[in-house]
Amino acid sequence: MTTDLGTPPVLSPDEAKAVLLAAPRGYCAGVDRAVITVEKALDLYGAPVYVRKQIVHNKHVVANLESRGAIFVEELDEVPEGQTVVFSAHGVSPEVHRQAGERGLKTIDATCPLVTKVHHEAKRFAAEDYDILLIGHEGHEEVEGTAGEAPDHIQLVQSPADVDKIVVRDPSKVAWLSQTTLSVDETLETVAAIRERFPELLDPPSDDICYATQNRQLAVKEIGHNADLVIVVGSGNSSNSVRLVEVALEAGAKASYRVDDASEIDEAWLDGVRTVSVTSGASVPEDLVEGVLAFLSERGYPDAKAVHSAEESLIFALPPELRRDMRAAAQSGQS
Ligand code: 2E7
Ligand code: F3S
Repeated sequence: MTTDLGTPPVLSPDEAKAVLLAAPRGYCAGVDRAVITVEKALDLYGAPVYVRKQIVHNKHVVANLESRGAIFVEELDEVPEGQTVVFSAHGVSPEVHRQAGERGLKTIDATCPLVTKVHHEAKRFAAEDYDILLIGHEGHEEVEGTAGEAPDHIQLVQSPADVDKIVVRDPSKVAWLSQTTLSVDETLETVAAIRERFPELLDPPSDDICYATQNRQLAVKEIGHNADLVIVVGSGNSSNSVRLVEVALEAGAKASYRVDDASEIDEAWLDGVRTVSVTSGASVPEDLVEGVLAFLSERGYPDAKAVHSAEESLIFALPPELRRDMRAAAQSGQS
């Protein structure tokens, strides 16, 4: 006996395709706060406002703020004495605060509060005289800032391959901390390798990899595991964005690429591709994602379906020094 399955549905090219959009994606609470900090500083003090390093690692955000009067510098000696300087979301070492004081600069600290938390952990472990293993990427500003809190106690560990080379004073007094934007899975591997060598290893009091990094990695796994292509919007120096490409590939995506915006998409990536998944790093404005969706739509892809894997509602207050000046300006405007 045969069962008549009927005529197979004929899929139009559009129906055969799908676009999945990760949720959450894009701005985290720390980026939102840092970008608004520069905008409000420009409103309040007038241009120019100096910013040490990129406020967040996104070239469009930086270009936009530059067009409004922000001047981005690498180091404080480029800031004229007496001017206002904003410290980026990635944090700075105490030495940078000291240099700012020496130059008589007015500072506004846009360090993400979740980075400040890691700085406090570093100070506490150092005060208890632990050797601190900081898992992170050499040269990243966040790592430089955190390591600067206790340079005599902290050493950098970049991967499990580094663990054999670690030298500590007392194997029973070792603690670990991490950069906030690492791959969760890779970090677990590195910690396991460290613990293998130092069984009494002390953990940080709470996760250093922040909620936004964790949620974006969870979301890209969900949209990535069956995808022919995962497009991650984010800049090349954005650690968390680069990690999303790696996590997508590990989750089973056939291909994944990072782009700063739709203009960087190579048409050839779409050859034979039915499911395209899209996400963005924590420093990426949503209009850049919309540009990618428009690009796909112009090439016959349907509207994106959002795939929700976590809810986010965290909001951080603006830096207290900025709020104080905003209040003073509002009061003098009233009087
Ligand atoms: C601050 C911190 O600016 P980003 O691209 O930074 P990363 O660290 O991923 O290169 O993303 C936002 C952000 C993340 N972490 C800002 Cl400490
Ligand atoms: Fe902060 Fe995490 Fe964003 S450390 S700046 S909330 S990616």
